[in-house]
Amino acid sequence: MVGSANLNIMMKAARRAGRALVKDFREVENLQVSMKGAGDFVSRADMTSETMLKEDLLGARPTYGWLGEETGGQDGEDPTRRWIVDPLDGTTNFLHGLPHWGVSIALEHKGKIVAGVVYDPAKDEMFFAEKGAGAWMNESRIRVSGRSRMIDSIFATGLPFAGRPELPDTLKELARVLPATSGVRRWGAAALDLAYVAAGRFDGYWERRLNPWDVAAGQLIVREAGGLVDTIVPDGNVVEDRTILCANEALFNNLAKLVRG
Ligand code: 2AM
Ligand code: CA
Repeated sequence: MVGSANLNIMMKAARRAGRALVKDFREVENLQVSMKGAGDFVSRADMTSETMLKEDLLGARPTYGWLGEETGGQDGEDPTRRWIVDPLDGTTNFLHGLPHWGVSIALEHKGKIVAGVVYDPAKDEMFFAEKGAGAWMNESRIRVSGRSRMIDSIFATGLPFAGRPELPDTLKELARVLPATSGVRRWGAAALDLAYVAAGRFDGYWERRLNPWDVAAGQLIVREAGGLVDTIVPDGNVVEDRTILCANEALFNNLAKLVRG
């Protein structure tokens, strides 16, 4: 697919940050034995990734605004356009030497996400979409899965960690979803969960307590792959709401019913 100039800027930036992260990831794998210092090392890798992305994205488009997990928000001269960036999604996986983490970059125009890139550097998988132009992984067009029976389907979610207050709600959801499906996966990188729904690897996904940079790019990729996306309480703004629910068209209502209770 021939993408727009902006999409090419986004993919190039994701690849450069990804290369730096892969080098750091190899280092973290070695640090596992010592443990001490691994957390600080990963925080630095995360920050370096955002610095590189900011250089590339704002370097190419200096008038755009910015929202990044590590450096926060910044208005641009052009109030209608903004980059929304997670420089390292799946930080905990990265820290533990688990090769499941990524870089997420979205472009917002007048409050709508118009382009999204989710890059998994460890597997060299680049998921991307532009509004109206379909969804892609590397050279191939991707589509949400064709499954229509809940019992054949697998769903991704996130489980509250470190004392987060959503645990009782999440356990109730799991008690409804698990018996009706082929299973639930918790892989710890929201942007990749969305990319995997777009690629038909997961049949759907839901989660609470997310941030705009976790979902901004991935939700567009799911929509462009033919999936339905909503907030857990219906009809909210998926990027702002902090909750998300998505699946292929055939499964969406069934999953929504189970999650919403
Ligand atoms: P992060 O790595 O960018 O912080 C949903 O599971 C999201 O929660 C992930 O995309 C991850 O984004 C974030 N998260 C933060 N801490 C986590 C943890 N200890 N375990 C799993 N996910 C975590
Ligand atoms: Ca992050």
